Amino acid sequence: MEETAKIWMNGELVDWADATVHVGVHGLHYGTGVFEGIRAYETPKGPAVFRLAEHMQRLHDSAKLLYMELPYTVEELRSATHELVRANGLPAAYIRPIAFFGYGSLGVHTRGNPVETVIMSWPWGAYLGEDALAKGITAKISSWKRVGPNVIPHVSKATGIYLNSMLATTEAQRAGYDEGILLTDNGFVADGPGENIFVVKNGRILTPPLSTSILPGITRDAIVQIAQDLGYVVEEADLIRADLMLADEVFMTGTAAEVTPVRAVDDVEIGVGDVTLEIQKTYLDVVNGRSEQWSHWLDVVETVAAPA
Ligand code: PPE
Repeated sequence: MEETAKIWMNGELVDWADATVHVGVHGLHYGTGVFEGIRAYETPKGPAVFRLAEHMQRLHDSAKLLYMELPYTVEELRSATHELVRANGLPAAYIRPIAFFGYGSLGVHTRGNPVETVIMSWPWGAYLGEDALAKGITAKISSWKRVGPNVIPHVSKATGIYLNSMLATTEAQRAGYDEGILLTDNGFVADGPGENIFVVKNGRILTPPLSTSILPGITRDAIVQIAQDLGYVVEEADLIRADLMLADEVFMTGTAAEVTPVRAVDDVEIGVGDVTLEIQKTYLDVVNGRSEQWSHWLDVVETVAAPA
């Protein structure tokens, strides 16, 4: 990880090296935290954070599902992010808010432990490697099932859930694939360890619904709107692994992964298709501020103080 100058921690900017906690924090022992992944892009209007308020709202929703009360409002977290982006001076960055139960007592209940709220930012390039966006990745159906809705609320971007993701991506990469794909206990396609999934079949675009244990991705939502605007029919559908293997195109979406083509699933070649590349290009135009139509999704950070 490339270190940057500052981290926003519980209301103030501190030096990167000073953003530390005790080994006894609750979140470390039990995975009792929630987080976000956000990207800021370099646009003609300056650094702009993609759908910042929506990400901070999801952080609040995630916390609520864990009976955690965040000490900061969506608006306070939004302006903290602006402050951090300004302080670190990066034209583009990955932004990682995290809130977790801190130091107090141990034992699985969280009563009495304070909530620590932190925002980090650093440069993060292509999630699945430099070639992934153009050439696509290979994926393997994981033997690990996606956590079910009554195991841990998958709608919450909770830190503990990512043990499920870590196992899936590690298994896939140890077997020589770029990424894993998780199915539900019933055999329906859920999502990747850090991405949502889309299938293109006969000109229609399909993606699994919330009921298949997916994280409600903010990129997923943007892609649905962008694809519909481009004239495609987009539907939520229960998909099985055969639908991936027989698809015309498969792609994954996420803040980190952006729009990544999947060129093979379980060694069945699918290739990188035109629909995926069209949607990817449009998405990258939108996030980089080259499209007026979706400019309301870009939260521009004022880097110079406004004249008094
Ligand atoms: N599913 C999962 C399981 C997931 O972690 C992500 C984001 C998504 C779907 C896509 O959500 P969204 O970013 O709102 O479009 N994964 C984040 C963390 C990745 C990591 O390795 O850390 C991300 O992309 O920032």
